[in-house]
Amino acid sequence: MNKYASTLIKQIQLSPEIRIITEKIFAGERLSTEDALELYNSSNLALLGILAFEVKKKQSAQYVYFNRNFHIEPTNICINHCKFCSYRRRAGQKDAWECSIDEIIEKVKNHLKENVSEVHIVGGVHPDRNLYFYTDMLRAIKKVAPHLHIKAFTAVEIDQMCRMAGESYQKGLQLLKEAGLNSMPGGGAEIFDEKLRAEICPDKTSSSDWLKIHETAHNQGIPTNATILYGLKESYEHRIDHMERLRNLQDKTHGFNAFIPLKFKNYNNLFSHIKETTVIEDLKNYAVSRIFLDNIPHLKAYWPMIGKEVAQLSLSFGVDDLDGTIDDSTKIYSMAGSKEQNPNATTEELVNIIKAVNLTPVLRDTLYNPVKIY
Ligand code: V47
Ligand code: SF4
Repeated sequence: MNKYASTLIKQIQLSPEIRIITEKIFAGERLSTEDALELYNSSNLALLGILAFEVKKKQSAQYVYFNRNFHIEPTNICINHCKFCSYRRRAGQKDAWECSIDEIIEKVKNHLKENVSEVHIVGGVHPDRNLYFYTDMLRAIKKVAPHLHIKAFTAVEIDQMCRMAGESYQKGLQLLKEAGLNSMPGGGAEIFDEKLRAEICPDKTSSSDWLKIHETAHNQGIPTNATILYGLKESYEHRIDHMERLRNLQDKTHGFNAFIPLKFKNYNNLFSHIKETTVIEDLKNYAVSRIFLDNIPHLKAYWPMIGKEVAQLSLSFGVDDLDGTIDDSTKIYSMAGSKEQNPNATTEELVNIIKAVNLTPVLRDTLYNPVKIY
């Protein structure tokens, strides 16, 4: 245990259970699910911050990462009916969109002027677009931007593409990789508990298929991220079960780069009557995630969802990644009521956010290779 933290912790009154967990964390030992539950039930937010920050320092020292990126959302037409979603539309409905490959290429060309290194592509599960539409799209992007890293498609989109084409996950992912897919984002995980999943997103890819698709991707050298959707109807046990399934898979494959807790936003969806979590709960969740997921290197605060101020606060609760500059290119969270209605951040702004809490900003590529240390 470092001297400063150990002196601080000695001054805090701790229950015997929390003291044992604290010692485990400083000894670098893995926490059990019971330990995680004890931490979630603790009301000592300051202690959780100190502990999560210690774990963060072991993973990424004083560094906080971000990249220069933009999103493409090819369509918001979707065959699924997730009750928390503010984004999906039926074909022909007002506010529905579907971009052609030419329109997507126009967007790519426009964003390239901003010196970006990554495009994040995610959208609805379109009823008529199959694997080959998406391989054509990837090839067209690589043609105009060969060096752009393509992080694309949730496991839910990949599931549907493979089913429509009658291909296995392995073959589907191989074709996507050959066409230019470099990595996958972490969306679609929601909550793995089968009963709760059936209630909040009844027709979505099952938890076991989500995990199978990520495992298949990792085995083919496609790195991915992982998310959790929290703040809906789940208990702490549900969150811990979700993270344990991810931790077990990561022990096998080591293919997850980052974990991204996604806070339920309640504007204009079927769960609008559910109150959003407090900032205290959000910070606690970042801290416990950082401590419990000892084998996932990075923890991301996605500022278009949570806002820049809370993202800055989260840097004292184990977060070491602020995603990217975004360039006003995503609607998922603005349509769900985020205060970031046109999410855009300059490099300077992200650097200042990180420096203001005495940490060191690192401009990274998608795979966390440093490009510039500020
Ligand atoms: O899977 C949809 C979520 C996800 C709502 O990998 C909602 O770097 C909260 O996965 N309230 C897609 N969440 C976004 C995503 C993501 C975002 C940023 C970075 C990365 C990454 C991945 O958005 C969906 C779903 O869980 N979502 N609606 C809502 N109302
Ligand atoms: Fe479709 Fe994704 Fe919305 Fe679910 S969250 S309805 S899969 S767009």
